[in-house]
Formats: sequence, C-alpha cells, structure tokens
Amino acid sequence: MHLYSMPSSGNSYKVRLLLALLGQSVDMTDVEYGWPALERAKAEGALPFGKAPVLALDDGTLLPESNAILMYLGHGTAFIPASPTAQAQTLGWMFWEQNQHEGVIAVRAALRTYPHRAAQATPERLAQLLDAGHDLLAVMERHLDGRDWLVGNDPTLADICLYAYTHSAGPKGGFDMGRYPAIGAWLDRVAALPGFAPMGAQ
Ligand SMILES: N[C@@H](CCC(=O)N[C@@H](CS)C(=O)NCC(=O)O)C(=O)O
Repeated sequence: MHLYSMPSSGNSYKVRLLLALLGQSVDMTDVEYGWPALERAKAEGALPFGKAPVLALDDGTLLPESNAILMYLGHGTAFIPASPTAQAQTLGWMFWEQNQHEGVIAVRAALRTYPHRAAQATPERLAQLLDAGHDLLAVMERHLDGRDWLVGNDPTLADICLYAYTHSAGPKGGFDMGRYPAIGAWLDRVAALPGFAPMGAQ
C-alpha cells in the first residue's frame, strides 16, 4: 500500500493516526500545498478527486476520501464496532465530520494558517466561522459529557476521525477550547491510546 498524504492536513493526519494506532506502516508520498509532488501526483492520476489523502492498494486500486480510507484500514479491527447500530452511529459521526465540522473548523484553521487562503480570511468570514464552529463544538461537548468515547465504551473510527481537526481547533482555528472540558478530556484520552502519534510525527 502507498499513501499520498498532505503533512499539514487533518484529513491526511487521521489516516496516519489510524495506521500508527494499528502499528502499520506504509510507503508514503508527502504532497503538500505548493510542493511539486502535489502537482505531480495530480498529473499522474494518483489523486482521483484532486485531493489528498489517497491510499493506493497493491492491486492498483486508488482509494480517495479520508473517511473511506479509515473504513478500509479499520475493517476487521476493534475500531469498527460489531453491532449494526454502533456501526451506523460511527458512520453518523464520520458523515457529520465531513458535512458539518470540517467545513467550518478546518476551514477557519486553513484561512488563518495557509498563505494561499489569506485573501479569503476576511473579518466577517472568520467571525461567521467562529460562531458556527462554537455551535459544532458544543454538539460534541454535550455528547461527550459523561461519556469516554463518541460511540459505545471503546474508541472507534469516529474518535480518530474527529480528533484530527478538533485537536487543532484551538491553536490553529482560534477557538476557545477552555469552554469544552469534556472535549479536552476526550482529546487527552485519544492521545493516551497505545501507538498514538501526534500530527507531524510521521
Ligand atoms: N473530503 C476529502 C477532503 C480532502 C481535501 O480537501 N484535501 C485537501 C487537503 S485538506 C487537498 O488535498 N487539497 C489539495 C488541492 O486542493 O490542491 C477527504 O476527507 O479526504
């Protein structure tokens, strides 16, 4: 297997994190914004949707979309719970991450940190994303209050998926994470999992 991964991206980090937790290593090509490797990977057809991450399987199959890659790598492991209900709940959080959380929390972090996004970082846009992001973090906070993990009693792909952009919501996104003690405890719990690798470690 070969992973096309963007070092600065939470979507790529969630795949690298699952690999670390599973004790697996794969060949990797780093495709960062502004690097020739990103344009090369696109030109070679390695990124079917023009985005990273992509997992290239040994038979040539290309798997785009971070959460689809998590499902592939998580197959047969404890990170996908056994019951259909818990599986659906896990997927529910993963869909929510892509259609709500990522488009607000990751986007605010991107506008604040990527030079090529700076022109879009108007005060109005940043303020709108701040309000929307706090509403989303409040959803997680309410759910995690009294729970160790997003689904059931053990970590699942939902936790790995949502860790990626939640752990950087304060430092990169500028969100006031002090408002969210249950999220803070959950972030610590993920970071204490055996094999955990912080962003930037791989
Ligand atoms: N929904 C996709 C989003 C992937 C995505 O947006 N990747 C960005 C980095 S976070 C990218 O590769 N951008 C490269 C480009 O737009 O040229 C996923 O979860 O994998």
